[in-house]
Amino acid sequence: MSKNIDLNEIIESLQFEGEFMGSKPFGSGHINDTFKLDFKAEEGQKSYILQRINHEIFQNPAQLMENIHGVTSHLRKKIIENGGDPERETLNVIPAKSGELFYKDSNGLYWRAYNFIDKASSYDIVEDPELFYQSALAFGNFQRLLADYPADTLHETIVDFHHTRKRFDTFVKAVEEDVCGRAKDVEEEIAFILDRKDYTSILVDMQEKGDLPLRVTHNDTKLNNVMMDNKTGKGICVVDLDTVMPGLIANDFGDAIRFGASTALEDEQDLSKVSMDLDLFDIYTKGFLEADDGSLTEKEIDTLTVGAKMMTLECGMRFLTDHLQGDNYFKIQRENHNLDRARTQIKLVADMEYKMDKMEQIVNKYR
Ligand code: ADP
Ligand code: GN1
Ligand code: MG
Repeated sequence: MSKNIDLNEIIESLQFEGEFMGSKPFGSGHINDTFKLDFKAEEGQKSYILQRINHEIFQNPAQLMENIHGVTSHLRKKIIENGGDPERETLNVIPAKSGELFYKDSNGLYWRAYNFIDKASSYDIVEDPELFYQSALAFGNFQRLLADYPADTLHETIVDFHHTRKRFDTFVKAVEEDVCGRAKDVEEEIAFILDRKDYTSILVDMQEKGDLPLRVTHNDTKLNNVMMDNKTGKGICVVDLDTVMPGLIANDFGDAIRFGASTALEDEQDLSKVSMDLDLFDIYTKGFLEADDGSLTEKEIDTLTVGAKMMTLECGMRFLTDHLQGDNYFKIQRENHNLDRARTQIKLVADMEYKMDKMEQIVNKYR
């Protein structure tokens, strides 16, 4: 951990059980700083996830944690009713000793902790199509368990998170301002996005007209946000609940496709390796529609393929915006990392455009 952080202060302030044994950085998320903590407790070793909440992005940590606590309590109740294991099938917030859902340390940093989902893994790429299918069931099931959650009690943790048209406007502004002088080197990528201006309005317009309902959605459904059981291969726990907010089904479906149906990592530099795999698209669509209990509307199902292209275009736009603005949002591990990410998304959008008819046929096969 960074030298300014007093880990002891944080550990002392949260309700962990047992004697602290050690910590290590964990996962490959782009937003929060995540650590696994190990403790020796009476019943044996016990682990927790500790996260520094990125409070530049989530500017109201109290509201963020209120959302997560509400949602996980709801899930916990349903999991118990269904005879599941509430310690492994949902995140559980480990509160601070003060009773608050997070701890603000003496440096002004915000920390939260969860039960550690043991004997499970998350994946940055689909290694076995069956895992991708299982992740579709897990996200579909998550969505179903939250279908009766009172949406009006949820705070909007990031305003207009998937308002793709507003994301486009922000992108245009970043190009115009060009604060790092990088625009001249990415003219082709910029033009690709500018050409798709009208597309960015499709889903938000439909929602505003009342053609698509807002539901409680996850909004960040990439494969590494679901823990897969090491033994059974089932998607046992959906994590990363920071963006659970009212949203569109098409976007939850689409973001999962964007990440998981790609033949390469999100930051692959060799673009010849990047394409949208129709077999993976097929298997995810199958799982996602199987998990639906009949409550999705015809229009929601009609827009699944649009969601796939929309989320990929939006994400490419967001990566390129961050590259142009100087990499302030997504964590980077190398120079031009966000540009590499933007390029994979652009390649995927182009490939989806080419394969759109086939994608639609697949959705129609399972609806
Ligand atoms: P970020 O917002 O930065 O993506 P996440 O909440 O997704 O942060 O956490 C990063 C990674 O840590 C996840 O992709 C997952 O692999 C792992 N992770 C998160 N929560 C848990 C948990 N409770 N148990 C085990 N692993 C977890
Ligand atoms: C971020 O937090 P993480 O790494 O799971 C981002 C998503 C992007 C994704 C791209 C809060 O997800 O919106 O789609 O990176 N999360 C936030 O990989 O912005
Ligand atoms: Mg994550």
